[in-house]
Amino acid sequence: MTKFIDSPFVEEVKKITFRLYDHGWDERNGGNVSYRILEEELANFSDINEVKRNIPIDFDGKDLSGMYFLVTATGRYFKNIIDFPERDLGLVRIADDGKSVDLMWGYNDGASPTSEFPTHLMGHQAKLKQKPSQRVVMHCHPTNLIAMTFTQKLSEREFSRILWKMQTESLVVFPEGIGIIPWMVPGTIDIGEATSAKLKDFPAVIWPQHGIFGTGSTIDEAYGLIETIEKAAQIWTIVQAQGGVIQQEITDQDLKDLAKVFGVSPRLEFLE
Ligand code: 2HA
Ligand code: ZN
Repeated sequence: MTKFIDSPFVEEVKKITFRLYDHGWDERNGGNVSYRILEEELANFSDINEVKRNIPIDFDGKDLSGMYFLVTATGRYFKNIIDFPERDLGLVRIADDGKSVDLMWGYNDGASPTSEFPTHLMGHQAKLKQKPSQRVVMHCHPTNLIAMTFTQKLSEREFSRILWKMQTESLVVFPEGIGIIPWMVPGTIDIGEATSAKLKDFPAVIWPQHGIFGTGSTIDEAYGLIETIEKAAQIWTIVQAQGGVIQQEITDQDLKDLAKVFGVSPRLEFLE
């Protein structure tokens, strides 16, 4: 029997949270990740079979009861998870009443799930309805993307078009475009509802002047999505720094040709 700390799930979250920190996208306690783990994947671990603590959550997650999530702790630093996974990560199971979680592993100095856990759960719920493979919600603070939310109109169409046109790869990675909510107070049910409503249509949602919420079936998919969006925002920033004069661009026809060859369906109302 293996200990959960040696599982590939803990390993993946340790690595990805450090990578997010290393990019400068998770200063201090910024950012949070939740990773749905299947019950059958937990069968061979010796130290996750009894409930260590029951932790109330500010959300009714009855539809998700019995599901397991590996979740970053509130207030902890992504910089440190790699060294203190058993302290700064927790494996929780949504309790039968949906209003609390059973802690099965981790949070060993008394921590609780991220303040954004209700938003993560609403996001998982919304995505699972259309994509049964959905497993990861990832929130972070990508620098160039946040900067763009100060200077650009918060129009999903305009924002998505800019990011699609900043590199050939963008449309292939997020053909649906990107959702945007208005600026809202984080850690609330309201922001969770607004974000999860957008996640029905988009794989990622921008929180203006704050960051991004990305989703995926795997850690790599959620991370790759955010990485690609932020790369496009970085290129846009550099183009502006070089004077912002576009001599040649990726045209709407180029985007359509790209979509055809790569077999993706771009959001047509975002194209001309
Ligand atoms: O977890 O990033 O949005 C800290 C945050 C809240
Ligand atoms: Zn944040």
